[in-house]
Amino acid sequence: MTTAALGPPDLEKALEQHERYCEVLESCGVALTRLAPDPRYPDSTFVEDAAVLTARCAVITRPGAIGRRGETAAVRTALERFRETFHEIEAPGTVDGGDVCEAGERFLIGISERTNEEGARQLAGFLSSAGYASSFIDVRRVAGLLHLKSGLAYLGDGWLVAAEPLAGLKEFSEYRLVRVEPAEGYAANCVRINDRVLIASGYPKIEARLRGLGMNVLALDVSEFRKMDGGLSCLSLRF
Ligand code: CIR
Repeated sequence: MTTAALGPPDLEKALEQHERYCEVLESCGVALTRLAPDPRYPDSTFVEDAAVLTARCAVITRPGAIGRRGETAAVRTALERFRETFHEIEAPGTVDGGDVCEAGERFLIGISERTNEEGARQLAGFLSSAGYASSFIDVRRVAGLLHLKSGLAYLGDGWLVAAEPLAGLKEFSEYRLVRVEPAEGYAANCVRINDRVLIASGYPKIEARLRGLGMNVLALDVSEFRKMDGGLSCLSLRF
């Protein structure tokens, strides 16, 4: 499934980029659990969409794309090694993890083509019972964003990185904001892993800006995943 109109991904290159991504996560001090490929679900490499993990609760999602719903079973099985209890989004709710941005004690939840209001409400309820606040952000009319996190990242210490069409939102007023200009919008989907910030390579302005803020930035080529509307954050579930 893709809207990016950048042509089909090159499988060999995608596998190389994924391998490098995994190596980099490990070099950041993360222990990886790798799921086996499942040809039934070609989008299942975007594991982030199947669950929402927080320090205090775990939620299995109900992806908005019907063809992706079956992805959650393998993700849940893998997570059972780490968590005993799970909440689950139930019909008619839908949530994709790509719409869920943990930003300190608050979760910013995108309402999108994939995450509906009912799903967002169920998720906010689970988060609330774990002591987290939530805000909803409607991205349905924001061109070019599949998910909220296609244009937003939280890098800790109060820093939010936001693509230009999102940058003025009142929900971000309590944060320190790095705005990403339209030409580099894809790179707004970056990830902090321990003391490193991973961003997509090829976006020199935002890379320089983050370095200028003292962040320990590492740029990674994820061109083939961009062709599938995916970004750095979507390729892993982290806690
Ligand atoms: C999809 O349409 O679901 C996939 N091709 C892309 C999902 C990317 N996931 C994400 O941004 N969290």
